[in-house]
Amino acid sequence: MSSSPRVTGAAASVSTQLFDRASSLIPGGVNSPVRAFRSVGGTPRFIASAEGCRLVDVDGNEYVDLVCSWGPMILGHAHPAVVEAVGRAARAGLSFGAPTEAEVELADVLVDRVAPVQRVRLVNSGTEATMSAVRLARGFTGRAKIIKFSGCYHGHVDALLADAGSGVATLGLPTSPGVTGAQAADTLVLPYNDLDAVAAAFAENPGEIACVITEAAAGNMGAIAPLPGFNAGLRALTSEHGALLIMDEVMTGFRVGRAGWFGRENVAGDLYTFGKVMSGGLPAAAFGGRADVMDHLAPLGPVYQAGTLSGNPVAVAAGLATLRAADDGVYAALDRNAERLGELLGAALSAVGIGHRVQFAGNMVSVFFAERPVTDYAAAQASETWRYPAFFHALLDHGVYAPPSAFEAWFVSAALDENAFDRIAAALPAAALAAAAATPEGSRA
Ligand code: HOZ
Repeated sequence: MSSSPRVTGAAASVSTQLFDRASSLIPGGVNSPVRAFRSVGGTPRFIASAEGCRLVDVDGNEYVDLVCSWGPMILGHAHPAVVEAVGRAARAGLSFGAPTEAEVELADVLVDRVAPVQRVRLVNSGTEATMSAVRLARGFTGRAKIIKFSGCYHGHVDALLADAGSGVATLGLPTSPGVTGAQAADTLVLPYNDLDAVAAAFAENPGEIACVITEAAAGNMGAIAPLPGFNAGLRALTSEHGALLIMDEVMTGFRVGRAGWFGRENVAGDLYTFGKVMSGGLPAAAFGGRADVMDHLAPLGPVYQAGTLSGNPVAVAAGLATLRAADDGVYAALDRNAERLGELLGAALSAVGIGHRVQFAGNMVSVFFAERPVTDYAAAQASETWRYPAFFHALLDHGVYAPPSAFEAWFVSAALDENAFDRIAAALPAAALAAAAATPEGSRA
C-alpha cells in the first residue's frame, strides 16, 4: 500500500462537494441506489481511479477494494490485458449495429464453459438478461406464472422486484411503485431454500407456471448458498411440471469458478443469465440455454428481443480478455482470498464477542450479525443489521472499501496482495469494536 488514507479536515472533501452537486442533478446523487450510502450514512466516495485491488477517491484516499464493481473485477482493476483489448477494440470502431467476429468468439467461450448452455444471446445488462429469459420461458411454455424467491434480486425487472434483495432490501422496500398489479400478479414469491413451498405452488397452480428463476447461489441478500439439494430439487420439480428452470448466474457466473455455480454443483438449468465478469466491467450481459428453447427467439421464432448496442465490440473485447485471463490460477486465488478474508472477519468479530456468521456462496462472502446460519431472506432481515453501519465506516476510515449495505455480498479479486491483507487485518479490530458498541437506535449521519 503506497499511502495511508488522509484524515479529512474541516474543509468539505471533494467527494462531499461532488455529492452535493450530483444530488442537484441526479436523483439521490447516484446512478444506482446502493451507491448512495443511505443505509450506512455518510457521503459516498467518488472514485478517481483504480488499479489491481485498490481504489483511489477524488480526495486521494486509497482503499482496498472488497466490492470489485459488485463482482466483475475478478482480475483486479485496469488489468493490462483487458485495458489493451479494450483500447484495440475502441480504435477499430465503437459500435456498428451489425455482427462482429468477436461476439461469436465470446458466445463460443460461454457455451464452452457452461455445458447446459447451447445458444446465447448478448444483451446490455443483467436486468435485460433476466427480463428476456422470463419472456422466453413464458413464450416457450405458453404459461404466465413465474416463481421467484424472497431476497433474490434479478435486476429491476417489473415482474421480479417483489421482495427483492440488493438495493430493494437495502432501502427496506417491499416492491416498487410503478410496478402495476398486472405486472406483478403472475409472480409467486416464495422463501429461498424452501422446496416444500415450491412443491405446494406447483400443486396449487397446475399447468400455469412457466418457470422458476433463482440466483444459482444467492448474493443479493448477503451471501446465502443454496442448501444441499435445493437447486437439484428445483430441477426435479420444474421438469416434473413442464416448467423451465432459469439459473441467474449474473453474479456467480465466471466468478465462483470457470463454469460458474454450475461448475460447483452440476445442476443444469434450462436457461441461464450472465453479466458482470463476462463483460470485464463494461456494460454487456447474456442469456442462454437449451437450443430448442433459445430457438424460439426472433428471428428464428416469435419471441421478440433486440438491442441496438447488444454485442457492443468494446464490451465484448473486455469480456473476452477477462475470460481468457481467468484461468485455474485465478479461480484458485479468488477462493483462497475469500477464505482468508473470511478468517480475518471471523477472528476479529470473535475477539469482541459479537454473534456473527461469516458466510460464503463460493467466493462471495458476507458478514451477518446473527447467532445462527442465515439461509433465507427472513433470517437476513432478522439479523442485527444495525451493527453494519458502524462496522462499515470503521473499515472505510481505515482504508478498506466494503459494500455500503448489510444485504450485499463482499467480492474479492485475484489481485489482493499481502499488503492489502495487512491493511484489512489492521482495520478489522477497530471495526469489530465499533460493531460491538453499536446500538439499534444509533445511526451515522
Ligand atoms: N447487488 C447489485 C447488483 N447485483 C449491486 C449493484 C447495484 O445495484 O448498483
